Amino acid sequence: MKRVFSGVQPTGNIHIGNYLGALKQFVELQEDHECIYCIVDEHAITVPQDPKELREHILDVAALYMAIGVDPKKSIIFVQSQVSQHAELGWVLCCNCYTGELSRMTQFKAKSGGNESVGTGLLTYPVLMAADILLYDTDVVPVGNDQKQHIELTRDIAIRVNNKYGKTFVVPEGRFMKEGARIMALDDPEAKMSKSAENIHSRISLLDEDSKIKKSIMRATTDSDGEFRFDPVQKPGVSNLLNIYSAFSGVSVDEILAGQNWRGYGDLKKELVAVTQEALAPIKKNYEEIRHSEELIRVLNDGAERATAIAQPVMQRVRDKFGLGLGR
Ligand code: ATP
Ligand code: LTN
Repeated sequence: MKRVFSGVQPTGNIHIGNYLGALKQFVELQEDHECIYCIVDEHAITVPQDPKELREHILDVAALYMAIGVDPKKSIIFVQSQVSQHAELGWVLCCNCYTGELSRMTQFKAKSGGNESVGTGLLTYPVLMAADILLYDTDVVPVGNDQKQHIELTRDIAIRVNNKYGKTFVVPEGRFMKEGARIMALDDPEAKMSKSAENIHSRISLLDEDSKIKKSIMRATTDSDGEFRFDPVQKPGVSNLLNIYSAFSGVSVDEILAGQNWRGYGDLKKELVAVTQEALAPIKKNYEEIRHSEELIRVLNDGAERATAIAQPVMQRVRDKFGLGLGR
């Protein structure tokens, strides 16, 4: 069985873009892969965090993993900082990565905005991500398209170390969502749906109440030509709504368009409200049951133990290849 690894940052507002773009495939993959899903709290502190909120968000994301259907009997669910080898390997990989490579990363450029007093962690963020992946001899990394550059860097570092020190790492492959899985902001369909956007109606969070779902969709930006056509360039707003509709219903956009008898965009929006509310209802129900349960803590502690059992020998292999410590 191939091994899968992926991570999500413990921040609030996990939205339908995160779900349809990344999290949904976590559930599908666990049927025929050995899956490891991480809550990457060490990545979260690359920007300032409130310690109390961070702790809550770690549990929020863990509960969401389980609420959408990640099954701790099939998959490992754990918190990154509970396995100290992530930070340890991160350092070793930093010593095998160039500052030029890191300063060219699009995400770094966007988040630092050219400002030199941003934290070093923002620059080395992709190296820690490479460590996450390589620490588990990962074959497949399911992520959204925006992570492509980071996966390429991970592969480059793995190949570089393998060439220099002999075969140390498995070179992983990214598993990217179809272009269609890029969910755009409801109020600005030229920008991706994002956790950090100021307008809460730009996104639908997985735990949004039905009334909020309705409000956000009904006020989504469309266009004025009134045509029902999938055309992300000319009609980004309508195409985004159709895309979300298709992703939640499992019906292709072509079939949705062929079967509709909408009189205006309002009718499309009303149907989408119902489809979205129906898709999120079981997730919200599961979440409420799990979030404050003792089972959640047990799952995470057990996950950390199982993750350590894989990470520890890989880290020892790295120490041996690099000549660190005293050996065995
Ligand atoms: P922010 O935009 O505030 O930096 P984010 O919403 O992009 O945050 P991340 O934690 O960076 O959230 O992403 C988690 C996962 O969801 C990643 O695999 C990412 O590729 C995917 N993802 C994020 N936004 C979208 C989107 N709008 N459509 C599809 N996938 C997305
Ligand atoms: N950078 C990713 C989160 C992340 C990740 C990982 C994803 C950290 N480590 C390892 C896959 C594998 C993000 O922002 N979505």
